[in-house]
Amino acid sequence: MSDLIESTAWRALSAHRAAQSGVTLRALFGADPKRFETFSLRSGALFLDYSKHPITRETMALLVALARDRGVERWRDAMFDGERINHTEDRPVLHVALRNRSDRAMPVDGRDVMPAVRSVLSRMRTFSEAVRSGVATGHTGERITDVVNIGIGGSDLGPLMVCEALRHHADPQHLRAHFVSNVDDTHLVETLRGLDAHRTLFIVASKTFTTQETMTNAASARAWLVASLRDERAVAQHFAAVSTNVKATSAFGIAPERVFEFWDWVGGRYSLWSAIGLAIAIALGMDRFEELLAGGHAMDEHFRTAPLDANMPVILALLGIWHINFHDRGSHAVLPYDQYLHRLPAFLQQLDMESNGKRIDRAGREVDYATGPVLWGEPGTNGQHAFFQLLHQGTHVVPADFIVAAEGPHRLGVHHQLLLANCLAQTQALAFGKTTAEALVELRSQGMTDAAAQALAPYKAFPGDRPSSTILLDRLTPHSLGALIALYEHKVFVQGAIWNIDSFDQWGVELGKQLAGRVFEVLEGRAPADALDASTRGLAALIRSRPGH
Ligand code: G6Q
Repeated sequence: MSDLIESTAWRALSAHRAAQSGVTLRALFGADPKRFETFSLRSGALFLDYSKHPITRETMALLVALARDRGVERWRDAMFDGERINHTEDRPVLHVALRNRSDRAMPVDGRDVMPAVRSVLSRMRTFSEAVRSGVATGHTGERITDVVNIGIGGSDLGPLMVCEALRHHADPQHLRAHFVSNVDDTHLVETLRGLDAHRTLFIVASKTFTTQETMTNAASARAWLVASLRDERAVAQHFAAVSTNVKATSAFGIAPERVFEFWDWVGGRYSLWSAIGLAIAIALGMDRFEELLAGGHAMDEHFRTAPLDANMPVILALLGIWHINFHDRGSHAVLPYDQYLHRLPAFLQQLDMESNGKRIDRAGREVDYATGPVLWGEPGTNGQHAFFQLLHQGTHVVPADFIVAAEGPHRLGVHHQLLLANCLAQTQALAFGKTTAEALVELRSQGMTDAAAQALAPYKAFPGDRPSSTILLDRLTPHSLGALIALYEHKVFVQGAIWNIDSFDQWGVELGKQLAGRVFEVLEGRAPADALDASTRGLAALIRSRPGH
């Protein structure tokens, strides 16, 4: 058995879990009128209510003891100190330096990285302002109106999610931002369809500058531009790049002053704070981007200094551990009641599942406990008319995060009040449900015969005890969004520390990439199909028999 399972803290939690079985949220709320005050906290513009989880003060004390026992504080300090905590890639993990708004030095191998970080930020400001003001024009002197970010995974999801989330904060004018990620040519073709090459700026965002999808899309975008403007030299004014691979960017033909650097201590899924955020700076303005950084930094300071039992990311992480490891709940829903946050679940899906979807611990052993959950979600209220049925009455219990802003951005009638009412009502329905007896009373009061009411009541009953957290933002602003993203980053970090896994590598994406190379050769007719398995060979043969192959 692993150290984790054998630890005193883990055993105490297992015993506590057994003793707690049968305890309901109705009973917990009934017994403690101060439950909301006890199980909630504020950090800046974010308020977390976690009272609708099956926890008591003892549960939280035991979970915090587990975090302490697993060295969460030590790991946290090691990250901020630039230690090489991404051990399988032998790298520090220092995205917190990218949003460090203090004058604290952030060392990597004894050298402060802050001067380099600030220098790139200042170059991003100069460039984004030149594009936004119309000083940096296209090749034919026309103003840039559209920016197309070409990247995938960590080089796409973050800036895309932020641009969508903050559309209403564009300052002073909004350049249209587009994101092309999929190697499926539909993505590029459909994006370019409405664009004017004279007014379009491409950002090739790739840490490695070797990613197949991005390089394929970038080459096709380049060809489209040159064909439209009939001049190879146009590339210099219509392309910028963000990469750690400066050599490859110049080989592509991107002018050195349009190449924005970042570093190998920034993981892809943690890179929106780096120059990977250039599309954000251009679309929304550098001031907005810096406010986002400031929000992330505020959460970093909270995470770094707050005691574990009053530390928002630690609490979210521990609630996850409680559900995943002690209640066998392997799925987690993120439900933003905010249309602007419609890409947040997709972003968090990568953050969480690529970071903690691991089964080998830091000592190279297979773990004997569950790790990261299957994370998914969609905005409310839409989800209510779709998958919430399962959340309320299905056989799986899915802990959920509800995210909503107290104040909406627009003041259109009662829309925002209705949104808030729905959000709160859902958490209430999930937690407290409706008993069969209550359903019966309701049905009878509607004039139904006793027999009919008895028959229908089980369908109308809700079991309740479906846990959720509510994250209430004052408003959705660049600052509060920055804090929200950093909250989730640190939550994932804490869970990884407790599970003793490296949350910063992603070897699980490699095999598919390797195999795709081989299958591609077969589809192109350059390699025999014999080496493929029977299923893949059969599919490849079918595809190759189609006209045009
Ligand atoms: C993120 C992953 C991955 C990566 C993409 C794009 O943490 O590493 O999603 O961001 O594969 O990689 P490049 O930026 O190198 O093109």
